[in-house]
Amino acid sequence: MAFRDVLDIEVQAGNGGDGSMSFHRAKFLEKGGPDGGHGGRGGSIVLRAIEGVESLERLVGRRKFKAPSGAYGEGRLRQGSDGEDVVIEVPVGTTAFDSDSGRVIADLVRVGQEQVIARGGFGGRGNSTFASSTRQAPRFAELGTPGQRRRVRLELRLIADVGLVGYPNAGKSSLLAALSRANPAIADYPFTTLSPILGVVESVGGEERLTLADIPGIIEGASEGKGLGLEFLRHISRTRLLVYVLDVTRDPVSEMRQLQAELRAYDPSLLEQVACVALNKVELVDPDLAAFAEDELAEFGLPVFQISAREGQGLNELRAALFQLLPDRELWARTHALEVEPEETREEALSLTFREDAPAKPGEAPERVWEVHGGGFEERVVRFARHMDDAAEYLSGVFKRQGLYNALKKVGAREGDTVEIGNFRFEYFEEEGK
Ligand SMILES: Nc1nc2c(ncn2[C@@H]2O[C@H](COP(=O)(O)OP(=O)(O)OP(=O)(O)O)[C@@H](O)[C@H]2O)c(=O)[nH]1
Ligand SMILES: [Mg+2]
Repeated sequence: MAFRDVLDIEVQAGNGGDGSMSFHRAKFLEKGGPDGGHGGRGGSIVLRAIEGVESLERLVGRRKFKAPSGAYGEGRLRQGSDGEDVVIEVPVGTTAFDSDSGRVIADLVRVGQEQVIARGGFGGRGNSTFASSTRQAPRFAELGTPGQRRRVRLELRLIADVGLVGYPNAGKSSLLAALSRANPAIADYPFTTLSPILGVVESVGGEERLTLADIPGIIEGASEGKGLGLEFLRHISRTRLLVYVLDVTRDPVSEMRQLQAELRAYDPSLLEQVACVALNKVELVDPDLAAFAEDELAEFGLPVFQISAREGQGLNELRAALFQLLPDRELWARTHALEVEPEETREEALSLTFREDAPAKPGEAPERVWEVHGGGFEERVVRFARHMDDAAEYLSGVFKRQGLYNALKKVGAREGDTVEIGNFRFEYFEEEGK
């Protein structure tokens, strides 16, 4: 089975549709009221965890995902339809990071779990919204906002329910083959397995299934980044059950100690995972010796199973134990899922900068201009870019209510000064009676 555990993609959510600027028309009616509807929402990009795929390989052909925009609003108060979400199906255990900030934006640990990774834009409001007793015919509408666009790194970490760990040649691949229909390479030399291989194991009666990962042999020094082992250790960290595979002919107790030391050095929490020991190749030694080794292994406090992957001995007991020991997925997910880190709130603090522009005519006083940045004002203005002049009175009213005039007053704005927000300019005036 092809295996891919890291994939970079680009996602672009749909833009919000623009609100409509429209007036009611009917026979015998000269001036109808405003009836422009709202724009639809842009489609979002959603990750969904599904069962039965074990690799990101499937997505390789398609690295860019784009969701449709929301439709424009129309006259007669017709709202534009929303852009449909684009759902990207990924294996359970996929974590998504924002490639630029490195933030976790999704961590899907349960079948069917979904997470928006790029939000569609908001639809703009139609002109009907802006009508009031003093503004009966608003000749402006709001534009939709752009959909989120980002580069995303997908990483697959939870590749299986159960992970086999052990040193090269212990018989991990043989065990996988014996317990499932998978067909891994098996050979009498170390590092036969070069990338994780998955198999599906059925319970003895066939009514339950779990996935079992054969992970390449861990070598000494793996936790320090030596050799092959390290990059595979992270897969182990997300399996729910570990099976230590030991070769009974190779001093299993000291191998077990080394193995645990290796895991501990990589991530101490690995030793807290639910686990058991498969003492393999027991048909090669005297039963007393195997029993002795089993007793000795008791010091690790884990259930031990004597098996022979080659001869099939002890496999039914081990198989039953896997299903019994496997922690409940929901419960496991609750404690092991990464937290999605909140988006940085985009809104910057309000800043007011003063500048003097050259006068329009020589001899006149220079123009006093206040530049407004932050506070969400620029974003607001952009949404009326198409009908800026008509929206000016509405906008300045909104800004006044939001405290912009007070803030300007505090820093010394004078009657007649120009206020500049993006490419929207208006004159500052002090209200009477204030
Ligand atoms: N006698 C005997 N040999 C076994 C048993 N299980 C595996 N072997 C042999 O041990 C050797 C290594 O087996 P693999 O299953 O490839 O071991 P592995 O742990 O996957 O090794 P790497 O992939 O290199 O880490 C092969 O020659 C197997 O035939 C067993 O129960 N009894
Ligand atoms: Mg192998």
